[in-house]
Amino acid sequence: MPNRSRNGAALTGSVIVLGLLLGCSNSAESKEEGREISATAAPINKTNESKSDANTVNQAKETRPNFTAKANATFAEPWAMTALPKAAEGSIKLLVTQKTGELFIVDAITGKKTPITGVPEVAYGGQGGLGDIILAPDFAMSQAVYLSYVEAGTNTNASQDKGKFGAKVVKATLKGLDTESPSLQGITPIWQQFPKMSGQGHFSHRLLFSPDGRYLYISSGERQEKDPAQDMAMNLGKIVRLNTDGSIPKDNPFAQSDSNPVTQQIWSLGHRNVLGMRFDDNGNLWAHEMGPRGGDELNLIVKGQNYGWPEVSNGRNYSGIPIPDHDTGPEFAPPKISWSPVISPSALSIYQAGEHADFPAWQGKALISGLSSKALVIADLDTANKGQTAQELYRYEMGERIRSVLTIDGQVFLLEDGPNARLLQLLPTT
Ligand SMILES: [Ca+2]
Repeated sequence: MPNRSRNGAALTGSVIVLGLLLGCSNSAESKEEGREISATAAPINKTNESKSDANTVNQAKETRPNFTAKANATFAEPWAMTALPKAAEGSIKLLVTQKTGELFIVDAITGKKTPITGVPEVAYGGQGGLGDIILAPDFAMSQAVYLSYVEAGTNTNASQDKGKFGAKVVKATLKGLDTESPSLQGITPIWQQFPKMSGQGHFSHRLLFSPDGRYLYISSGERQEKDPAQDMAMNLGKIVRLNTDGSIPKDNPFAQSDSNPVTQQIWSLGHRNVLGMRFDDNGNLWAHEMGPRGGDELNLIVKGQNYGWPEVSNGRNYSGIPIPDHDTGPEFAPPKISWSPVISPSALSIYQAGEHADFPAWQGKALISGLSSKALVIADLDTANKGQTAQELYRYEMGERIRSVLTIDGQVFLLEDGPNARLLQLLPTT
């Protein structure tokens, strides 16, 4: 499919690459010696399996901005990043977690890292360890943060869970933010996965507050066990919704009809491994999840709906055994985008131009980081149509597995995956 520039001239993928390289001041050398890489443009790959081609014309007219990626810091197995409130002009500070259990305050431009002490002990291994971190809605007053991580069972409670694992969410106060020795204090339990399971995969444990700050959403993976996603006595394979103190909102879809507090937490079900959740401008909640062999999904999350896993999926089992497609099960909410081959979506950000408008073409669009795809995927959310459709517009091949993407005040940062992962700032080129 041809890409088109603003004046309608057809461009091939190779011309775009050339344009990118010319836009990068010292592309070839900096790739080897410096900490700067240029994004190579891949041909538009329309992997949305939507039956309709009605949007094809609009898609072809979309302007695709070019950028270079500047590395500002390096981390060992980072998992999540979130922005701190702006303190000084030109300064951007992040909180960054590493799976192995470290938490840093990071100057996103200079790369200066300050470790934060007091992080709870995490069960590192497999896909587990320290997970997400977000600021409380009243952070400016309270300095409170919410943190997710994996906890090992200890057999000290009623259940015999030694050797098993589960995600946990706590609230803590971040003291000494502007000092050289910041710390987490007053750690308070908010939520945990039930039950703990053996194995160390599919924890999900992504955290998000509603736009009004009243509700905490937590994605809870199915722990690679499939069936828990449809089991209402477990909070695995679900997106749960809580009040900020961990209590259950009365208007949750199963809060009145079921007496089990685990069931009452559930907002939506039938999920596999949700690593990205965001609200768009119109208040729609979007979440992407990893499918098995094929069938990664972007879903519009609606209260009480069942998203089908493992009953239906547009992918196949790793064994090769087919799974009925989404369109065979009308009781299950189908994905707005389905990816086969997979992109392995790791994080979701919705672009908003702020003080900086580095990428005006991405206004309101979903930025999705990919692990196996090593890509930044840009998707259109049809917010004018109340979020009834979505489609991938194009993607950028980044050359490395990308663990996270974050829009801050109109600027875009990526976090690579793995032991020598760079924090990249995307700098627009013309
Ligand atoms: Ca699904």
